[in-house]
Amino acid sequence: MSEQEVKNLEALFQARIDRDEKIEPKEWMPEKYRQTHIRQISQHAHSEIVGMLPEANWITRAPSLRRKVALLAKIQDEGGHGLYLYSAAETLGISREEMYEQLHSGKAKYSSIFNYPTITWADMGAVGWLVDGAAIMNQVALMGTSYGPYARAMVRICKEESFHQRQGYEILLTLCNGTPEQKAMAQDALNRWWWPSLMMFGPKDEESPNTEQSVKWKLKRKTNDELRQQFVDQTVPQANILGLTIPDDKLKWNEERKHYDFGEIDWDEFWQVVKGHGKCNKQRLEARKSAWENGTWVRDAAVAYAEKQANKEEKKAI
Ligand code: FAQ
Repeated sequence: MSEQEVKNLEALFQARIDRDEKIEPKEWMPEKYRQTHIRQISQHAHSEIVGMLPEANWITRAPSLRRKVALLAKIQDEGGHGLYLYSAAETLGISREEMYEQLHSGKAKYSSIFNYPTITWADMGAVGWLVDGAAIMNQVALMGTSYGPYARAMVRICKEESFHQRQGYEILLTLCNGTPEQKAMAQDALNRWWWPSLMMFGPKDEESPNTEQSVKWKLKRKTNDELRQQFVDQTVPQANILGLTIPDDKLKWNEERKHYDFGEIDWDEFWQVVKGHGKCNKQRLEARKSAWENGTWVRDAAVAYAEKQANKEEKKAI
């Protein structure tokens, strides 16, 4: 194809996006569009399955059967979200093995938030309320993303995430209405999870190399800073209901902007965690790698079974 022909196709492609048409797997797309979607969708998928690990720590320690059942269901949902997302990424021509390899080798990222430890039961509340809350904020916008399979996966994921967010909030509400020690535990969890939750939205817009193009392609419907602000505005009143204090002395309603102003994020901490130097990066990657290795026999058995079934079908056909 000549350079001019590619340019014409790109212009037609952008016009489709501007008309809010969905792009489907077998249709022509610029190579960069394909690559950037593989990057974001697979990293999103990795975040879901790595995100199961901090909560798994509490399955055996949940304070009641009811709490254990809800936590188990939430973690299973996250595994499911990973599967929808890996499937969506596969439609762009990358195999699941390649994506896992990128995760295990450290080439692909996953959300920084999952490199923090979950040290008390209140952390299960904070993860649901803040981490799922931040994830939904981002994912509701992604329901309108231009790539069809990603947008459709988001619809179901958002419904489930909203249950996750509520169950987390309810854990904290219970603790905040409990003993002074329980309330202190909830406050301590908020103190530790607040800033890392704000980091989930990614670097500031002016330092985000991917935002401009991704907004143009409607992969991103809102920028990192827009979503972060929306999250702060939504979450402050929820903290007030809990009677908890957000650990930011610069947090203040700005009547002119009709938004909360908030303090500066520690970007050095963010990049340290992204680069692999957070408290749990090593532990999380080792858990994923050993799950992959320990699952080899299951994958081998599944392939052997599928081959056996295919042979049977073939014999029947003869
Ligand atoms: N952590 O240019 P940008 C969940 C990287 S799901 C690590 O702004 P982009 C469910 C970024 O990849 C949570 N790395 O990048 C759950 C890029 O590096 P690259 C995950 C980060 O893609 C809840 C570089 O920095 N959600 O929580 C982070 O335009 C509870 C420059 O950044 C999604 O993945 C970070 N926080 O915007 C599960 C949503 N931020 O790839 C269990 C989909 C940025 O060029 C329990 N993803 N980086 O090497 C997105 O919306 C976007 O990818 C952003 C980043 C907004 C995350």
